[in-house]
Amino acid sequence: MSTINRQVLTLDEFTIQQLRMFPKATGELSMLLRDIGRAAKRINVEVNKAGLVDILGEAGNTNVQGENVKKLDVFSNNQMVGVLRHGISCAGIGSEEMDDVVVFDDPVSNDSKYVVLFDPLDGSSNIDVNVSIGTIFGVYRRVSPVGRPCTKEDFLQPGVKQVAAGYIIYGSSTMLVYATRRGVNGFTLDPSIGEFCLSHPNIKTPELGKIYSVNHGNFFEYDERIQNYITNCQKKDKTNGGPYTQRYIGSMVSDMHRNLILGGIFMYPSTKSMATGKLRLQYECNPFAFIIEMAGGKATDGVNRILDIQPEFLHQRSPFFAGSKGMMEELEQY
Ligand code: AHM
Ligand code: MG
Repeated sequence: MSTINRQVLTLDEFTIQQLRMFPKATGELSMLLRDIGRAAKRINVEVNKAGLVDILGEAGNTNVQGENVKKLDVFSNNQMVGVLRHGISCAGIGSEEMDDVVVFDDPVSNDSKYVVLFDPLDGSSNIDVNVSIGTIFGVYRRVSPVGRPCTKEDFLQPGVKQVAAGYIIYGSSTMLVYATRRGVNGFTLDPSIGEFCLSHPNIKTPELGKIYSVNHGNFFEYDERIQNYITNCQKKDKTNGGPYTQRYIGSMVSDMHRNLILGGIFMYPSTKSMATGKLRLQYECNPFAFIIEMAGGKATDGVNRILDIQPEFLHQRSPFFAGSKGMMEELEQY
């Protein structure tokens, strides 16, 4: 007898079920999430083949079949842009891979309610060594009038205006996790049927965790208060059971995913050479801040709530601290 539970809801079935509970919903957001799920499946296929690049051809070259091999991040970007352009729910996109936003400007897109900001393949420097990587996205309701092309203002909204945010992790399993104000749900790709299946319903992050994730190599580059907090994580005389465990993959999606499930804190502080840190506010920080808050955690830039920051320009960077409520409150004492 098969041990796989075929009664489990697929992503499509889940979004339809959600629609049934809210009869006034138009279904546009559901369709958008399904479009992103489709891009994720295509990216997943290519990510799985990454180790074969030497056999099948180098990025930018022609492979043995005479096909042009695209770099994975370019491929992923094209897939995301493609599904959103051809869908009916998105008026335009901003991508970490592209200098400027893309306004779709056709009659269907101009009538769409949403714009999407994404990092198509985060942690792509990890591909060559077979480490999990991901796609990150945030969905905003546009502020410009529907019926016309979307505008720059639609893409410069604070993260609190997101209606949904999520990520795909290409790991030992491929998962799509997304949050709306109704909660956070995780879907694992069942390769045998090619569907994302609800595997982690209503994710809540533990209030206290024992994992801290930070690039220790930058220790002497951090502000003294951050150094003190990190040192404190390593001390044994803690009321909440220290020392904590240090885990840092260097792939934000993987580090945040693990901490979301197990409880923990993830930090990318500013450094002496990077005054605003490394991570991008619109493509990386805002989606994860939204997800972690909807799961019961917190996210700040060290002072301000990430979701309240008014972006001034695309590709803006921000220091980023996110995770379990208890650990974030502990950090705030520093
Ligand atoms: P990328 O968008 O160029 O891939 O960079 C973002 C990645 C994150 O996934 C990760 O958290 C961070 O860079 C790691 O940076 P570092 O190697 O400096 O610790
Ligand atoms: Mg990135």
